[in-house]
Amino acid sequence: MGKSLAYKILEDHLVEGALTPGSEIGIRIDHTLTQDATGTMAYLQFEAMGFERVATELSVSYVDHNTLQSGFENADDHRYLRTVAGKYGVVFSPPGNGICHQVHLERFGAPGKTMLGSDSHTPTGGGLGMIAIGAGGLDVAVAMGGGPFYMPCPKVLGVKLTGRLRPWVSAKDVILEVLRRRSVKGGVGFIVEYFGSGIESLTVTDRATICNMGAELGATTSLFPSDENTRKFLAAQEREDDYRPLAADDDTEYHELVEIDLGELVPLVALPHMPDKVVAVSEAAGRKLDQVCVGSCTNGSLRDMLAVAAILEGEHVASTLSFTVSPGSKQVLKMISLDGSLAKMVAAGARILESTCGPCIGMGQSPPSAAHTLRSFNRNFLGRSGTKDANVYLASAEICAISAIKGEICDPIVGGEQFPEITLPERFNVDDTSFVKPADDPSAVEVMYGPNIVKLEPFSEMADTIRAEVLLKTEDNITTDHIMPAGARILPFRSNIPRISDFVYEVVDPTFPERARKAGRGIIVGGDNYGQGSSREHAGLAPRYLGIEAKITKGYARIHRANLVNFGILPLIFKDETDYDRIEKGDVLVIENARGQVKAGNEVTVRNETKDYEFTAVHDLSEREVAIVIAGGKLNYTRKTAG
Ligand code: MIC
Ligand code: SF4
Repeated sequence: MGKSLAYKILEDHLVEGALTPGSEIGIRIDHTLTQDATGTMAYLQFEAMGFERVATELSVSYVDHNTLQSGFENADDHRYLRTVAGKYGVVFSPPGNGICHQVHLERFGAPGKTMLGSDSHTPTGGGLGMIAIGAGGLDVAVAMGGGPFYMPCPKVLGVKLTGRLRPWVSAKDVILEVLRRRSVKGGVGFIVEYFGSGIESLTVTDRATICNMGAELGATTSLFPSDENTRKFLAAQEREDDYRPLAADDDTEYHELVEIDLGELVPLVALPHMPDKVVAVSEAAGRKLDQVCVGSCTNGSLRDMLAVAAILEGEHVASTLSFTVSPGSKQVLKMISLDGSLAKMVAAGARILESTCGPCIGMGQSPPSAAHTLRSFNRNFLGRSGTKDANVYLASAEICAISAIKGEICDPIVGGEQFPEITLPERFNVDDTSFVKPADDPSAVEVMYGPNIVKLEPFSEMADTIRAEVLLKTEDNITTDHIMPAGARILPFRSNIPRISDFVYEVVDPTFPERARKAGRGIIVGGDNYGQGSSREHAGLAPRYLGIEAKITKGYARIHRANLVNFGILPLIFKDETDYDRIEKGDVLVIENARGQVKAGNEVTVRNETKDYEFTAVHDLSEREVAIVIAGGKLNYTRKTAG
């Protein structure tokens, strides 16, 4: 049987284990990427582990999330990140240089490489045929130090694309269609690998859009083969030397298969508040809009910006809405300014934002109360826009642009609108002058901290008996945006765990932090796909800081599960899901001899002291992970194993 491209690349990088789905593997990491909102913790942990210099081929630190500087906090973080990068051998990409995933694709990504990034949309690199995986900052810090990245070996979901997209239908609709069919947990445990004749018509940035939003499937990562289009893209970026052709074997049998005829797709839209609530745009057409935003790491490429500018040319957006544009990178912004596209957008009434995440993470541009906002982004979770009762819809950049003109969600095909022709240039405007290279002499660099950058105190080891109250019971598909919200108000405290802990679970239950502090310890009960979404390790770290010792859920999203282990929270799963129904908030649960039970096997007896019954929970931790949880987290474990 032939091999998938995913397994070929994994095999090339395998340092521990075997490619048997579900068993733990360790892989060597070539590139790492961090962004500022997760990066400060990652570098503090890198420093705490005592590494002298990064051991990867390439590590890049991007500043793109926390860029509103309405106090000293974010600016201090940027300065810390610049200096720490200089000292330890990391390339620094300052604010204004672009969104990490778009910039890495343009300037560094290369077929066949592995990359670990402290951001869940790191899989964007799959557009270039990389295995690019999102992880918590601590895992990225270990990878920067040269340590392997451990994960359960994923299965491979093949997505066979045939045919060709019609006008007004784009890469965004391909991934929305996959989400429609598979749901936000349909990729858990899989690498999604695209193949088939349909890929020929997709450019590298189209492919990157698809891989980017594969994160919303819960997939480990997504990837495309490296072919003539890849070569062309790399040549246009003056990096043809990085090209190597790569593909799966013809007789590959994927663990599961999805087939999509691109020619049959229509423009799609995800309705509030989940990226898999996907319907044909015609079904949502007519919905009046208060805001439209284009850009982000999903749809901030030159192709998307050119499409938006061409659609807006000679038009003006509706006076009833606000229209924002955040180009994906400095390269994109420079090119649209040089070719006049930017002027077309400005003339049409666009509000031009920095090349950063911006409204996608609620860093400004929160919509009005109860607004309906259409965005070319990847996530529409409740409250993420910064306005709790806003309704966020997701669609392609072109659907956003035409809808902005009409003032309502619009199906351009039904309306008989002409799709403008867009031509991509042979050569991109390559300008690496904004990157800051690491210092040749690390001793000459002074790492600069700030009052809001608070170093982590070590956590205690796991208790022998866990006895604590259920402080919260949640439903299925809880996201890390629920657990540890972001937005302009909270993000500045990403380097200050004591402070950011005040906001844990704010969207779900604002009394949670105070109750947890009072109780001193606690357990959380959750539904399925718990912790989907962002890679933010703060969703593990801050609850642990508040005393959460264990979680019992119907199932976890991959990155969040790893983050819980990394910070010493025991991730248990209900063996029998009906036990979820029997537990109530306020019940006291007891796990006698927790360490012994977790070590002895994968079943753990939990006693509900309040209701007086016992039930069984299971864990799927590897031996290494058991040792990490018992040690009270990965930092303790690393210190211990390194003596
Ligand atoms: C996101 O899109 O949710 C973020 C903000 O980029 C996060 C990272 C973070 O929370 O800092 C992600 O996707 O991992
Ligand atoms: Fe930034 Fe949004 Fe992309 Fe996250 S999803 S990296 S916040 S643009």
